[in-house]
Amino acid sequence: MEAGELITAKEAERRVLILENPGLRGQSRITTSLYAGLQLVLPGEVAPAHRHSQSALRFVMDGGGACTAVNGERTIMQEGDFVITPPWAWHDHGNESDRPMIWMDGLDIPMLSFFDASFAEGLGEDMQEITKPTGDSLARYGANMLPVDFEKQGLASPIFNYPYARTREALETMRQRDEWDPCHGLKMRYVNPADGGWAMPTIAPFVQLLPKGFKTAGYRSTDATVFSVIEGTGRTTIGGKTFEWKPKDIFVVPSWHEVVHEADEDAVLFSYSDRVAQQKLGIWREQRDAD
Ligand code: GTQ
Repeated sequence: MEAGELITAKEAERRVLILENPGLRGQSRITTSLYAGLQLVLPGEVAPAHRHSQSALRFVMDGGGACTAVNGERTIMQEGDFVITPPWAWHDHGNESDRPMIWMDGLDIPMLSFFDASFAEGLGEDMQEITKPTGDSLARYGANMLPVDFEKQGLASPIFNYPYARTREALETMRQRDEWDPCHGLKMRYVNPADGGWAMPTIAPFVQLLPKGFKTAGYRSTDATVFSVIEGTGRTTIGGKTFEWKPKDIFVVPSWHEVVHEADEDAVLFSYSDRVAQQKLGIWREQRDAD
């Protein structure tokens, strides 16, 4: 490589801007337990196959048509899709579209470091072997059915892409009942259809709709939460400090800081936290100003 030449995604393994919390400088983390980054895959590039004990989520921010492969199946990603890489699953990313693709990576890297349980290995190939048709897992596990003799394997959801088109349609249908939770608007969690639990073993993913003009009642919880704005504009007041937001902005609410959201237009927010891990350990706590 020439001096000053850019390295490709393949040479770098992954091309990611780490979103470091300024309150946790030098620690490559966005909360005490979680990592966030923005990954760029240019047209024609491949981020080679590897696996690690850390769980990963991808939340697609910009572009469309890039792929990730997990456990022998490829999925094509579009804006707003929520995609899972379960722990120790081989995964590689590619972009055969003609546009750069940017997604947010959410991983439990600091949590696994805390437990001294971090493992990783490369496959030695750019791409894993594809053994299943695209869309297989969503058809098999994401259509309100399970194979009749299905046995759960591992703790992660067998669905690995939750397409935004379906999520958005569900929110739009539900909103017609006009039942808004004072603290959350209309808030859903992404689940594992095998047991109704969280979609991931260590990271809890959510999506919520806040209608135009809605202002939430104060809320705090022990799970510091990373938010990504999908649609709409508004502001969030965190511990008394207000942050304006618009689509593609990312902000983080630290543990046990009061949060108030206000939407100027219909807004949809994706978020993730370590709530699932805290609940398994019996330490999760919340406080609602509303009821
Ligand atoms: O795409 O597998 O942001 O392994 C950090 C570590 C992304 C990935 C990150 C990773 C990945």
